[in-house]
Amino acid sequence: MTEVVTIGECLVAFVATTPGPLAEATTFERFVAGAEANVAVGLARLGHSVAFVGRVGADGFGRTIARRLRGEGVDIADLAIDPDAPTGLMFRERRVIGPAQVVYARRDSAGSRLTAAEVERAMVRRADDGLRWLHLTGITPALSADAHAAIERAIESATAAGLTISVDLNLRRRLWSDEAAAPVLRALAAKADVILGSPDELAVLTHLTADHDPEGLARAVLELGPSVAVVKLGAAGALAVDRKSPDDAIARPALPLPVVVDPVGAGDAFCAGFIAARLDGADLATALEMGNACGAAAASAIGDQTGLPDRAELAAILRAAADARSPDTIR
Ligand code: KDG
Repeated sequence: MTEVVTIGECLVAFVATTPGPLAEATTFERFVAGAEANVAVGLARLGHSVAFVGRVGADGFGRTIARRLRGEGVDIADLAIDPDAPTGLMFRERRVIGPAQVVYARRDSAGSRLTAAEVERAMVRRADDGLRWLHLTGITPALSADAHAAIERAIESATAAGLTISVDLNLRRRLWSDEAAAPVLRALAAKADVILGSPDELAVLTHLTADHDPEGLARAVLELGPSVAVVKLGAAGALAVDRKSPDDAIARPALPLPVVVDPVGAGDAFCAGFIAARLDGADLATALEMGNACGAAAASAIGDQTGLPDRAELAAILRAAADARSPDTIR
């Protein structure tokens, strides 16, 4: 059985071992990354059956990715090995303040050569096998025309099968400009059920500004077509608006984190927690809480996937957060 399919480019990431500017970084640690693969691993750790569909090169990095995802219990039957293109790589610095600089080596990578035909095969193969959810990001259409066509095909197939489609906007300005991204992301939003993004990303989608109030941004997203809009607010938590009751925004605070060890991947962890909760039948408020807890767990370890919690860890994190809020707790 496969409940969720995620599609995209899984990368090998080299992360500087010490904080500081990339220009001064001399040693790097190797991790597996890529937004959609991060979500797949997050869901697998939470006990959901999930497939990752994509391409890697016939090289050692591709093998690292396959071994890692398989080891996490992700179904990689539709992870193609491309003999003619390399696995995509990224290098990133670690920063205590400000966004971390990222350098990609992914142009013409195997991941960018994903085709509509292979995505359709992967979707059809799982359609009668308990498939309920398709998760995509705004990164894939920025990779190439083929990759864009592939996710369009996935959406057609998911719509025909009645799946829930979520899109995390994940605007990557090293891949395309806001002007190029906006119409593509708006077209995706029109076909999706759930849109997730930061205020900055939702602003590009809606043509509002990032300092617009989050509720207003979420309502503007709903006008594009989806039934739920989620605003990821980082240290301020998350907010959701449901088309069924657009006047009642639901907000949940972030879990207090004494130290943010590595925020990259926290947004993907949020998506994993949110989707897992919805698959469990939980309401939107609970889904935001689970998303926030997974995001906090991911931000407390180096690497996109390292801190993704399993069910027991998630329960412990939520319990600790509830205890911290309770005035009766003896510490
Ligand atoms: O969300 C984390 C991702 O940004 C990172 O793993 C790399 O997918 C990635 C990308 O395309 O930037």
